[in-house]
Amino acid sequence: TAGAPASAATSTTISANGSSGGRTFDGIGAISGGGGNSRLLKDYPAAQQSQILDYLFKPGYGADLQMLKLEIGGDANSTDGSEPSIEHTRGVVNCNAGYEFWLAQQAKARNPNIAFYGLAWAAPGWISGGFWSTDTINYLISWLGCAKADGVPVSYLGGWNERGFNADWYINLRTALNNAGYGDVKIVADDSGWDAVDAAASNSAFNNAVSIWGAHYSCNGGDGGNADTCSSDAAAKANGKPLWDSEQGSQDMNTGAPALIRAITRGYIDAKMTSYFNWPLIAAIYPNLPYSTVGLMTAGSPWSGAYSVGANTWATAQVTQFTQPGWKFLDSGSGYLGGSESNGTYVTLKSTNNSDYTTIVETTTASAAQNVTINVSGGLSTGTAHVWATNLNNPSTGASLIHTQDVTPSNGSYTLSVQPGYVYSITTTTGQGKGTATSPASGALALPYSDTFDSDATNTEAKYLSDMQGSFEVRPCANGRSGQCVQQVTPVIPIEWQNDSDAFSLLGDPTWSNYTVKVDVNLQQAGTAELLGRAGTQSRPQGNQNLYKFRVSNTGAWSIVKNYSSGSSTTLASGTTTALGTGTWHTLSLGFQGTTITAMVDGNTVKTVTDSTFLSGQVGIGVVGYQTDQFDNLTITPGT
Ligand code: 147
Repeated sequence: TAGAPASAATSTTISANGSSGGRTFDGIGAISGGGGNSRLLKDYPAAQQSQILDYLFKPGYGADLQMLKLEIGGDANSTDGSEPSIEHTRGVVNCNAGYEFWLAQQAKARNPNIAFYGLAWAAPGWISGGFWSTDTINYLISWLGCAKADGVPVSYLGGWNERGFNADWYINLRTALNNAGYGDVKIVADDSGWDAVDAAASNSAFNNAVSIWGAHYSCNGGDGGNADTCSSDAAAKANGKPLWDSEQGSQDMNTGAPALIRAITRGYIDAKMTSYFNWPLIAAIYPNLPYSTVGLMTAGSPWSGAYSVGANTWATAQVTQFTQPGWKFLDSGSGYLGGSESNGTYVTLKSTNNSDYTTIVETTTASAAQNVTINVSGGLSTGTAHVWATNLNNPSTGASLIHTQDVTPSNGSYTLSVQPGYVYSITTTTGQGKGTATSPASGALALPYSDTFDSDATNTEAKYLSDMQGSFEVRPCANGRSGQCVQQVTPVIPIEWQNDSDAFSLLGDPTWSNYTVKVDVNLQQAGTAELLGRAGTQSRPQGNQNLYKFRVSNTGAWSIVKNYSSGSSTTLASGTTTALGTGTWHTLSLGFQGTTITAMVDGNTVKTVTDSTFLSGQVGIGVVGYQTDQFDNLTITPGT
């Protein structure tokens, strides 16, 4: 790709001057959270799970992330699911809740230098006084305690994702962190826009409490956008503290790669942002959920072990494998190719040893080959420069992170030809590499499928069961039944981030068509339990999903409801059957054969209806509201 200089092309001279000024580079990260997006990774077969983690975190292998932002689970939906809180009820803390600390441990095992950043989207409903309360501060300190106990050293802590700020709360948080022994945890504010740093200009206590200003989607576009301009305001640039693009992305793992690299280079050139966090880390979610191809990779098929490494991984690698947090941007070596954004952009960073440097050149907006001359000065190494390239506009594995050439400067200078649609990393460092693990073929989850939950440890999440609202965790079975059951353990409505819905959880293959799903249910309070079937496309918020629900209450009131991803729903039939009561076990089933839907309680048919709207989809369990009902013996048997 890079080769001999082309004639009559745009030419740019980049000054890699080690004595030039520039801000400190804080690292490139991604976000596991906001939310539910890493859920299925936990249930991957060990070999593929390890390969996926290597592609994300192992140095010299793939994305080689320098930071990882973790959702502080709040039992409510945060985009693609609901992440469990460590404290569903006040005072009962389970530091092993969910999968974020596990993921962080896996990341740290591969890269001990990775830095962690915690942020809440939702919070449990026992918190009194709303999110901006002392209860929340104490709750976040409990979460930090869990992180520490779980071997996950947290360096950065945010407030409330995309819900603005309360300056006094951040001031109180700083004091409380210091008093609790977390004086070294840096506060990021406010994971929304630049209003917080604007306010800090006239609020010195707030300014002193905050260490980093993190804004979201400040490279324009966001969902589907182009990252053609990145912006921070004058107050932000004048503040002096680091400015971070603390969330950006929401782009398909392949088509989003040009915008990803531009957000990193233009984030510094335009907005002086010194960090970038991609949303999300990975789409380890069922393919019928929103954003199922958005992230650095996809892994939505835990039963087959199939995964896919996106161009976003290689765009990220072109920065992370060639830099370290703590390096300095060189302003002299950063700008627009040929002075115009239509040719592309470049940034240069120097190592803390003041000798190594890396220049990143992206040509994703260019339409022709160009020449780039790099002049090395100011004490930087004039030794051999290594050139690595990835085709971002037409991505393929074979054109990702390729070591294309080595160049020896002459009098500290050399010229390269760069092609349109690429990112190049030109570096004096070595040690880069590209993983070779390959995914197995994807396949459907075979029926019959069943789970008694009896081999699951208390407090864990059951295999493949993916919470959309509330939290479904394994607990000892109630009311005289031996063994383990699944229980909805969010007892009151959480402090939500996305809209409310009933608590529910999904499982299985969206391609399942004719089957009978059966589950034992035990109501722990008066109310209604739900068995879901043929669950297909979900849109936002989570209650907007194509599916059928069979609902039965403690009094025996039942209904079969058809629910659409548009949010509307139709009751297909309703009546009264066996009362489920409370504290007793009953069995619900829902059978699908072509357009015939059969609902049963305790083996007796309650109703058969005919409906042709949804012909395939997953199963699910739920409660209408937040009762702490139990479920057991989930079975899905194939129809004909
Ligand atoms: C983000 C949320 O923080 C994520 O949890 C996830 O829901 C993501 C999905 O795109 O959305 O919020 C955004 C806020 C602003 C923009 C995009 C996403 N924006 O301005 O384009």
